[in-house]
Amino acid sequence: DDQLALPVGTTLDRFIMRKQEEFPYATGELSQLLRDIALAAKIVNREINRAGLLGITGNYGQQNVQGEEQQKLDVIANIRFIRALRNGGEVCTIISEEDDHVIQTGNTEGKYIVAMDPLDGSSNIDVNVAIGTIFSVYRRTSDASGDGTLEDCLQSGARQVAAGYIIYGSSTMLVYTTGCGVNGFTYEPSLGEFFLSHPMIMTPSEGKIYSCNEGNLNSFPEGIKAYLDYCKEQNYTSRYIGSLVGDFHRNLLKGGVYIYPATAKAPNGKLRLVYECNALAMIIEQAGGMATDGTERILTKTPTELHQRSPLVIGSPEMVEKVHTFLAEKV
Ligand code: AHM
Ligand code: MG
Repeated sequence: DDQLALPVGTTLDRFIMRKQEEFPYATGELSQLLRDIALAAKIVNREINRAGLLGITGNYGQQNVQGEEQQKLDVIANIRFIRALRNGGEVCTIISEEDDHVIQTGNTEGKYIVAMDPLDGSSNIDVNVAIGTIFSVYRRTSDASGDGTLEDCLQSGARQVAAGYIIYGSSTMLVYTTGCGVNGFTYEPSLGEFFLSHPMIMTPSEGKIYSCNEGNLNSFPEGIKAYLDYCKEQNYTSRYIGSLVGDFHRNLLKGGVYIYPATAKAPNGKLRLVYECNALAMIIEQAGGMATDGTERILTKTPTELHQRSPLVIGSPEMVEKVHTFLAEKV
């Protein structure tokens, strides 16, 4: 009977509204922006669920039998999020993994900048494994009217006013923070609503899961190799699906560390500072965890380029500290 009961509880909309009331001077623009992201997430979720039937997996550039261009899901997700943010009106400029240059929405009065990876985990899109969307929100620092500037887009992660991700997994969840803790919402597809399911997420201070692509082991820094030996001595569990959001989300809830170090192929690491690392760094810190590039805190790094990469060590604080100990011993 319990299983048949409709979910009762707080919808994302109501939660956002309540939060706004706690700040008497809040104008509601950030609230609107978060609702726009949630709307795009619902649309993208629908596209992902139907992808196998619609024939939108596979390579961008392929043509279907009618000779129409087929679009890959990451391109579709990019279009959906940009459209939602443009229509919402609060965002002047968007940085997307899918676009080399910044996107000016034309909302010259918009106060916010959004950096996003609309669909992360590209290798998992076509094989039915969890994928995600990552987003960061900044307040523009330039004049309140006109296009956002490059400086607006290259703020350090510490200046994020909100950050979050959507995981399209065995269920779809939206997890976000505005700097007052981390809350997770699970999507109920038949009602079309996100419900608060994970209030005030805290990550365990210690964990037993380590996540990295050990295929690159030979070119990992010596300190990381030594840490991985240590994980094996401790009989830790190795978990890596190759979707950052999926690997991060599991470790956030269960306790663990995710490592993408510098490798021979990717001398500055693979992940992008502005729209992958920063958002997850804000979330993990809000959940009591840590995020660094092996030495420096991710959130204090000042980006110089939109698509700049950074090594990433992120997760339970005691595990991240342990990685640092090994890195310091083996320079
Ligand atoms: P993408 O943005 O092209 O999808 O690349 C980012 C992804 C992350 O989701 C994942 O953690 C990582 O790349 C996996 O990389 P690798 O296949 O080198 O292990
Ligand atoms: Mg990505």
